[in-house]
Amino acid sequence: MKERLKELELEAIEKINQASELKELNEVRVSFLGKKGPITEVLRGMGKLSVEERPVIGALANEVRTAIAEKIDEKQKILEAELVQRKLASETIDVTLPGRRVNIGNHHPLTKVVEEIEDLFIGLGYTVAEGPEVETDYYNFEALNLPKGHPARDMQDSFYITEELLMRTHTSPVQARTMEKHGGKGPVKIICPGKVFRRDNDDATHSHQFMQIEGLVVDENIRMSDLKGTLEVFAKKMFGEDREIRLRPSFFPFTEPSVEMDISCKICGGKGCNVCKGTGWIEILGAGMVHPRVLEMSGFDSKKYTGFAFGMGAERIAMLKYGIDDIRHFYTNDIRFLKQFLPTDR
Ligand code: 2NM
Repeated sequence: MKERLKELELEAIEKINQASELKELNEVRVSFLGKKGPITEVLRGMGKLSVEERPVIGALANEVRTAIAEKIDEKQKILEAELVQRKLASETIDVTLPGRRVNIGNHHPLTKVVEEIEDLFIGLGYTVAEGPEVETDYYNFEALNLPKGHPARDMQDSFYITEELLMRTHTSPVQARTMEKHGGKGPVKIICPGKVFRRDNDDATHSHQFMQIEGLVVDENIRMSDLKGTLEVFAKKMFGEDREIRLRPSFFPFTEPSVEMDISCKICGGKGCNVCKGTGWIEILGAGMVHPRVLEMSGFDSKKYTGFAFGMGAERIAMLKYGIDDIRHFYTNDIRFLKQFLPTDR
């Protein structure tokens, strides 16, 4: 019996020394000290021993069990400490590493130009007005002095949805709707940005969908000089105080008289280059005095009220401002193009 107990102790110590994981160690504990283990078995078999042997073997069995249990506890502490060390090592944070750069988005160049123009006119007392992209024939054409049969209403030029509904070809219908809401009372002073749609083949300077910005002022005593002064302020704020403007006579069904505005070419300083096509001037928008028929159809007394209106393509303004040579850059979302318009403070 004695020898068996000594053997067990040595065996257990060997196993404890070999255990490299807590799980393994626990298996050693169960196999040596558990209810079905060899020590319990020895204690159970004590009944067969003589009265003299019993206390000796009993004491030894308890000693061995205590020794094994102590060894296991000792080893358990070591393994637990190792586990903590491993965990700490794997979770080390190097606070000296530089941070990862966060990618911050920015507004699309077109959005920026549209907002810049909006802000400029808000500063002049205008309100931003918006309306539907799917328009009725009435607001898109009829109310703007483009009666049925007018060449600009050609089915070939617009995206029709039904006989009466189409994708708006300009933002002027927003202005007709706004004038109508005013119930014949001035002043109206609005700026209308928005998507417009024309059936056209896309190329470097044309897009079937683009961003238009139109302005409208209706009140008593609004004159051509008000239009010219407003456009001059706009051109200089947008393109630089050193720019000059000129108005050329033109034609639009909704304005009379109608004009087109040019700004002086900054690239060649008026000498002539490929951007101004040798003229020294660059066309940037159309404008005019609102046609009396348009005022009347929107509920204004054209003997009492007059107004001016202007319209421009936001892409064209952005292209001239930033030297962009192809309108399609605005829609292809090439990150190399878009990144050039990041704010400089980033
Ligand atoms: C242009 C050129 C000239 C214009 C006219 C109107 C309205 F609704 F008041 F009649 N809105 N926009 C207008 C006038 C637009 O774009 C080249």
